[in-house]
Amino acid sequence: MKVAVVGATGLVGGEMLKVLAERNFPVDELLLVASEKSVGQKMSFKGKEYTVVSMADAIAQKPQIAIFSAGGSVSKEMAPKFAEAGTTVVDNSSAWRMDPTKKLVVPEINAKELTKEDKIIANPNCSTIQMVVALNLLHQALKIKRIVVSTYQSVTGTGKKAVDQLMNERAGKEGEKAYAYQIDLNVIPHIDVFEANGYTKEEMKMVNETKKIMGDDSIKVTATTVRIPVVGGHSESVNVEFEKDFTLEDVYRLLQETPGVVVVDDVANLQYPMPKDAHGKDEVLVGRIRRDETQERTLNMWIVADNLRKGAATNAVQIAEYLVQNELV
Ligand code: 11C
Repeated sequence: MKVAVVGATGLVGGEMLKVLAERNFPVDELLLVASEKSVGQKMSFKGKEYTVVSMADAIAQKPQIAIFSAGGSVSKEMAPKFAEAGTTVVDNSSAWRMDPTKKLVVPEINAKELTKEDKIIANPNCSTIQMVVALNLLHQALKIKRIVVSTYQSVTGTGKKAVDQLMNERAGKEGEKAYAYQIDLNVIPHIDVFEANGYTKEEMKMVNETKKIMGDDSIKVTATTVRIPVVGGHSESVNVEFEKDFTLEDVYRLLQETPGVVVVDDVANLQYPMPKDAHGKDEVLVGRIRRDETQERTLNMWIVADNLRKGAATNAVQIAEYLVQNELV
């Protein structure tokens, strides 16, 4: 495969290269693509040195697959140009996710929807991915009515500048700020921009993307998304009301059978998921599983995953793997 990684110099781009190498994705030719200011920069992949090229150069070389993580406005402009050249784009930005003509894919749930005609495929938001992976089989068996989710999100979701802000603040150094406020020793209940309804765009992504991926508009979702001074991954407190009743044994069995999920739930031995344990892993960790004692057919759980891995790079590479394995590119 001739593969382009667009946005190769960013945090997610770097993770994509790691995941492509680890999973031994069949890369015969690799194009590392970034904005003009990074063109000419040297980067390595599997011990070989590559020079970063421009968008125009990459399009001219007609890669079969381009994995994008270059931000929404770049995707809006450049993904159609790659697609016109015959490239299948897997896009990690929010640009195409809610476009009714584009698929929004978590491979464990809905990769079967993909066809050769899909030239721009959207990768969901990290906080949505880990939640729907965990809820997939529970929804199939018990049918979700309503989800109430609060997130505790890693600064890596914002990018390098935010990681630098946290580390500088921790070291008492001056530097550029990614957030309006100090993040070290603080919690900021604001991710992405505010919308007219008082929710943030990150919160509305969780509402809308969940329905689209699960293929079920009847699922009600309400979200509060929060940034915390952590780097290992995103955590979520999730309260789910189902249509059907369940036993906790049913829930454990379904979660243990859910692809991509690892249950970490042994409170007697202080075992529960934490971002420091999810860091660098592809699995979604689920724990603190218990009934909501205030309401029937309702469950509380705690879901943690590395937002740069399953929340971004790994999911995108898994989509690319599905395309290759099913001869869709
Ligand atoms: C964050 N979830 O943690 C965001 C990052 O729509 O792809 C990913 C934004 C997106 O800040």
